[in-house]
Amino acid sequence: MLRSSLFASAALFALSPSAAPAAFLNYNEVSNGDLSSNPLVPTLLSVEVGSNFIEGSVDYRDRDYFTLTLPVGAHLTAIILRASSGSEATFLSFQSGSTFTELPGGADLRNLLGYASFFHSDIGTDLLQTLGSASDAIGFKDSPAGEMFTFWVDQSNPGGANYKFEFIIASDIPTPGTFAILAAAVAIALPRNRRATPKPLP
Ligand SMILES: [Ca+2]
Repeated sequence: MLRSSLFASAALFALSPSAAPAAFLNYNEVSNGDLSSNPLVPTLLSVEVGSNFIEGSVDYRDRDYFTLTLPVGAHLTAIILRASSGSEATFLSFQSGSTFTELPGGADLRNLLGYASFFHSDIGTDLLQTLGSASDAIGFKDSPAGEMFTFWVDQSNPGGANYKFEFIIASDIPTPGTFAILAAAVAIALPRNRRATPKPLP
């Protein structure tokens, strides 16, 4: 037990330098300004490897469009819903590139990478996997290919809705810190495997 704790501590120590990005995105409409309502001129934002947050609100007069640019050699690996309010489900969709070409009311699903509706009961879930498996959309498995994506958040109810997303970005290239974590994980797992291996009969 002590041995496992020591290795876990070592893993956390190894994790800290690489898991703390210099300037991750933490965008809040209240303090950073309303996100664009123009699909052809979305708010341009950059995300870093690790967790990035966008918090905003939408209603029938205010749609939100934003473009996320990923670092080179990184991919979008999850969109965790961290907050959601409103009396009706909120709509989320995205496309590759720096604009959103499908207009509300006439969106051709075949031109969307994916789409999803979410509610407060979905808080804590990964919306990326729902987006990737949406019927008639382009879709993807695990992570969408590309380094620039434009998102559309929509809520037609007059009461509106608040939302908060955690965009998790992973690097395609393992860092030295990642190797240290893997080594620590193997060290933790090995004694268990040894115990689980049946002894040969004499
Ligand atoms: Ca807004």
